[in-house]
Amino acid sequence: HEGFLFRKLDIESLKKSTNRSWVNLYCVLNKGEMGFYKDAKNTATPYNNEPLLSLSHCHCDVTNGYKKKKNVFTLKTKDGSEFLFHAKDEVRRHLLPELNSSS
Ligand code: I3P
Repeated sequence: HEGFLFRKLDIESLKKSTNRSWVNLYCVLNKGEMGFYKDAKNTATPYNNEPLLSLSHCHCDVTNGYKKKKNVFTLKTKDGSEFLFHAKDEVRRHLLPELNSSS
């Protein structure tokens, strides 16, 4: 499963992230891990050299706290980081159960 999602890093290792802009990233979900890339062509080089994100012990939720956009969901990682993802409604409906079943 893969596709573009807008991502914002809200909390990084329990602290408010300093890099707070929304980035459109090509996300690849495979075997309980999520990889982030600039586009679909180059999935050998991760965006920002970020390692694959293990979804085990992650918690994914439709956020009610974020009001600026519709269809935003949060992903909390086990190291205390928090991502916001923005997707079309049908993508979100499809993705949330999958993310939570991987965690
Ligand atoms: C951020 C950018 C984000 C915004 C964030 C800004 O600035 O405008 O879109 O989040 O606000 O800090 P920059 O691009 O200069 O990093 P929202 O879209 O959620 O408002 P925030 O710091 O209040 O999260």
